Amino acid sequence: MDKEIFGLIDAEAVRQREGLELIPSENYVSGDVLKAAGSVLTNKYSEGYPDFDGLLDWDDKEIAKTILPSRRYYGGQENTDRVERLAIARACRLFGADHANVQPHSGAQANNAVYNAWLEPGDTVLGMNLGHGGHLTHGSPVTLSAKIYNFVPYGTVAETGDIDYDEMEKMAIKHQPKILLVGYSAFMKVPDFAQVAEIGKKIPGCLLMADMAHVAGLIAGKVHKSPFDYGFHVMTTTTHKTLRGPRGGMILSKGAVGNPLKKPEKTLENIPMLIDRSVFPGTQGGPLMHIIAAKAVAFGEALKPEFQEYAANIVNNAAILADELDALGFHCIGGGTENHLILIDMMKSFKVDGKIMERALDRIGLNLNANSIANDTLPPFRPSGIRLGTPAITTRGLGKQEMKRIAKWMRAVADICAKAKKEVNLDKYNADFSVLREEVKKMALRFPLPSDK
Ligand code: DSN
Repeated sequence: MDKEIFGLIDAEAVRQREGLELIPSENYVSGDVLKAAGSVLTNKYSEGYPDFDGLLDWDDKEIAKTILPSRRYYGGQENTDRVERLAIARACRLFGADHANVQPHSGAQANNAVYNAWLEPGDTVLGMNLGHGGHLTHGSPVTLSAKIYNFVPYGTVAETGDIDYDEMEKMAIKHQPKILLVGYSAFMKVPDFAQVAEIGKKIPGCLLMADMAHVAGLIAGKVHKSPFDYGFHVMTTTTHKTLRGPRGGMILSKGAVGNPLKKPEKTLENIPMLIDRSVFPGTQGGPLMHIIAAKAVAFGEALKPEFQEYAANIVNNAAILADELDALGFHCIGGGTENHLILIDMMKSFKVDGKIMERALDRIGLNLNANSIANDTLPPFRPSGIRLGTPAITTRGLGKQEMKRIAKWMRAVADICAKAKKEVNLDKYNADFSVLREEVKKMALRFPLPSDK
C-alpha cells in the first residue's frame, strides 16, 4: 500500500468528518456513488457513444439488459454502453431534456464543448461578468475560449444583487450574440429565464444556454425554475454540487437526437448531435466510465422523492442562515438568498477582508471561500467577500438550530479577525480558536457523512 497517499486520504476523511463544509459548490456523496467512482470501469477505454435512439421510452431494467450495436472506437463495450445509456436516460428524466451528454470531465469542459458546437471563432457570447458572479468560462480573458470567441459581459445591480435585464437586452441588441448565457458561481437570485428567453428570441440564430452548475440539484429537486420550461436550448452543469454526484460535468439539451457519427446540419434543432460531436472527438478523448457510472448512480438517487425533500431543506437552511447572519451584523449581498448560496461583504460588515475570514474559519473547521463582490476594490485573491452555502451540511442533516449556531461561530471568528487585522496575527488567538474548533467538531460528529453510514 502507498502509505503516503492513503495516509493523506484517511486524513482528508477525518477533516471532512470533523469539520462542516460551507463551500456552496461542494457536497458529500453517498457510499454508492463513491463505490462506482472507485470501480474497475476506470480500466476501460470507450471513445465514442452508445447507441441511444428511442432510449427515453425504455425503463432502467430494459436498458440494463439490452445490448445494442456500439458506436465506439474500441471493443468490449457490452457493459459500458449500458452504463452510459442509464446515465443518459436518468439525466433526461431528471431534467426533462431530450438529450444528455454525460461525458464532460468538468463544467468547464461542458461549457467549452457547447461553444465549440455552436460558435465559429470570433462569434459573440453575452455572459455574466466574472466579478459580478459569473464563471471563468463565461468569458474571463485568462481562458482559452476568450482567445477564440468574443465575450461581452453583462452585470448585476449592486443594490439588489440581481441581473440588470434592461442592460442585458440593450447589449444583446447591440452585439447580436450567437449565445446568450445565463449562469453563475455567486448569485443569490433565481434568474428570470422567461425574460432572458424573450431577449434571446429577438436575436436570429441565438442559442439560449444556462450554466446551472450551482443549482442543478435544486432544479432536479423541483425547488428552482428550470430553463427548459422557458425555451432554453442547452443547460450545462457540474454533477458534484447540489446534484450530489461525482466530480464531473454534463450537457443537457433539447432537439433532435440521432447518430452523432453522421455530421448534422448546423441548426438549433440539431444541437444535441452537434454537442455530442463537440465533446468527442471535438474537445475530449476517452470518457471516464467509472465517473459516468457514479453520475448514473447519483441521478438515480436524485430521481427518488427524498431528493425533493433534500433540495427544499437546502433552500430553507440557506434562508435561515442568511437571516441569522444578517441579525449578527453580516451584510448579505442582495439582502439574503433565494437559493443555496450566500455572499457576504466582509469589508462592509467588519472591515475584514474575505481571505482572512476564510483562513480564520479554516482554523475552527468551518470551510468556505473568499469571493469577489460586484465592483470589488480588492483583488481576486484577497477580495472583500466570502461565499458560503448549505448543500453539504444539509446532506448531513443539519437544520435550523445548527444554522443559528454556525452564524454565532462565524460572528465570533469575525470579531477575532477584526482584532487581528492581519492573517499573521491570528496565531495570537489560538486559544479562542481551539475552543470554537472543539464545539464545531462536536456538532460535526453528531451528523455522519453519508459514506460513513
Ligand atoms: N469552482 C466552482 C465554484 O466553486 O463555484 C464553479 O465552477
